[in-house]
Amino acid sequence: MKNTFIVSTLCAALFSSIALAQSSITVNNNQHHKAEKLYQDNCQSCHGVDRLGAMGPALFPENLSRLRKPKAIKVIENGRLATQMPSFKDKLSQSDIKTLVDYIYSPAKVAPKWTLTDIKASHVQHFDQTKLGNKPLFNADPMNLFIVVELGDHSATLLNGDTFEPITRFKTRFALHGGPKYSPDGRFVYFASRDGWISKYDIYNMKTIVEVRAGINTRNLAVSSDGKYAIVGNYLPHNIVILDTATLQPIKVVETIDQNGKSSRVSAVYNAPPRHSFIIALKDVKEVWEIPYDDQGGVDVYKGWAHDYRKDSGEGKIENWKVEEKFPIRRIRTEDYLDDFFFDPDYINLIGASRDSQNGQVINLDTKKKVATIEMAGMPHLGSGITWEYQGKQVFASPNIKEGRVTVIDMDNWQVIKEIKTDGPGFFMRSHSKSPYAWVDVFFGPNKEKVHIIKKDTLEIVKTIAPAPGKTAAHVEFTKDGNYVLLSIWDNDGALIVYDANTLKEIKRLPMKKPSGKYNVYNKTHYDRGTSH
Ligand code: DHE
Repeated sequence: MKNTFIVSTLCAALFSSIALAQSSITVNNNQHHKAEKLYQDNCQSCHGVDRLGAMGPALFPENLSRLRKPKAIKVIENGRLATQMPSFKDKLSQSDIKTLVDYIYSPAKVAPKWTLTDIKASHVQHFDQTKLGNKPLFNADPMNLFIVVELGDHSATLLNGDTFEPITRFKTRFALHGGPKYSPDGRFVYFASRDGWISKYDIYNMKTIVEVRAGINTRNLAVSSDGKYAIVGNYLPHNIVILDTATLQPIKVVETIDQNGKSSRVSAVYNAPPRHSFIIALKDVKEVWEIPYDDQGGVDVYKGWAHDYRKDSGEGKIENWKVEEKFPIRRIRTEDYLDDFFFDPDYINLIGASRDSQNGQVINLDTKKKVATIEMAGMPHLGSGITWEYQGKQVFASPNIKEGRVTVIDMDNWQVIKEIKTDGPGFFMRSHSKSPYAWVDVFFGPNKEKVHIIKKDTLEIVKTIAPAPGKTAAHVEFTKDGNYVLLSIWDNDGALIVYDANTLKEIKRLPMKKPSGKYNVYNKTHYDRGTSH
């Protein structure tokens, strides 16, 4: 009898604990379904199906290591500066926001992977290059062409930079980001989409030749000065991919992990022409990488850095040391995270800033040493900075994403010479080596329709334009000779406006669908001082 009692008591306890476990599984499942539904309704259109990233970044714990949960809650509540992330505080309750944050910090059911095999399998050859002619099929100066990216319907326009007539318009992949990059002769242009597709477009034949998916969530790409290699930086997976530009076949995939084994997203990749190398900015670790791409195994270029490589790779005596591997990694340690970058015109110094810091760091890429700290309030947008000569000195000027100011810095001593007050925070800044003016937009806030024109020899704003009231006016680029300026009206019902760069008068307006960046073949392939690289 006693035994029966014990057994039945045990059974009752067991059943109730199973029931409890089941109910907590049900609660967890319900919670998970609720989170998934909230994500699908509010986040998926930008951050992609299964959190893999689209217009917005991928959202997994390994990609959020620098954002703590309380900060993530604030980002959902208030939006994120300098991104397309809106505020949700009027739409979602505190508890919904908390549910969403818990969801994005939970691991993926199946860890997202994109291996070398996946990259190879994604390769699509649309046309056989050898069967296409090598002369432009249109009549225009091939060095004064523009590619205008239109985000409104994921297209691009090829524009004649003398007549300002469109030559052709073609579909691109979804959500291109970063400047497309030209081959050194200007015949090909390479695009990167946020969802990882790299497309090679033959401008002369007006055809997309070949495409490959290099990642799941991509930042940007860069092309080597000899035109042989493209490098792609990814948020997901955490890696860089080096492609052969002739075929877009992958040559090398390198996982981005620091010396302590910590994995990192890639902020961006750049070509550094005088160094014959790629520079790789890492987002979650305090390191910048340099990868020389010269042929001959790079031996000549690497000689000067042999000591670095020996230290970095932990290999034996320097005299026994050889670079056998192509694309070796040279690591440069930094004091802080660097989110935004600018290089001086000789590519000796890198100017970097972390999103949360008030200071910029100047790092000498040769000595790997920090050589200066620049005091910069707000959030300077270094990546959009430009340089010019002012009173016999080289100056660097950058717009500010948080505050209405352009900061002008003396590049000899890295001191701020002037803060030019603007009508609001700006995103893009541009000039041309032959132009007396620098143009800067007011991208954020009530004055987003305005663009300031700054005289480079007085550092004063001489004109402010607002060409489409109520619509964001942003991002300019000059023609090859610097005589005309092209400006975007950043709207689905938008336009590309052409100005005389000297009289500052409007001369033409072409309707376009949310034109974002525009890129002149000559200025980009010759690394003109006023343009982005
Ligand atoms: Fe960009 C270039 C990073 C948001 C439009 N942007 C770049 C580059 C970097 C960068 C590192 C230089 C790469 C290159 O050209 O090869 N951008 C970032 C961000 O970290 C940020 C703040 C957040 C993000 O969403 O990734 C960001 N960028 C935006 C936008 O929201 C913009 C305005 C709209 C869009 O396209 O998403 C935008 N970024 C651009 C453009 C360029 C660019 C048009 C090329 C500028 C040029 O003149 O070369």
